[in-house]
Amino acid sequence: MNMKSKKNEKYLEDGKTIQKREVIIMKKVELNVIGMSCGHCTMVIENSVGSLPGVEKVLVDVKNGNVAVEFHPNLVSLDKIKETIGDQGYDIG
Ligand SMILES: [Cu+2]
Repeated sequence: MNMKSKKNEKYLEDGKTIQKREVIIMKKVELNVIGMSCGHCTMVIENSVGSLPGVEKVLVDVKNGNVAVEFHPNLVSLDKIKETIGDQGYDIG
């Protein structure tokens, strides 16, 4: 799913509000992640994926083995996100 946000919207970066001039294209993916079992897993995935530059939002659903990620595809690739989850010891279904 691609979401286009409004031109010139205010955007938080490094604690400062700046004006983004270009149209920001955001992408949202839902990944099936195998091996998550508890709150620790949630934290590990949220922290590792969430700290990648270009990742806007990470939502982990341990019960259903689902990780939803919102990211800027011009800043970070889906492969990089999958690789980061894999590096933490989880498999992508
Ligand atoms: Cu766990």
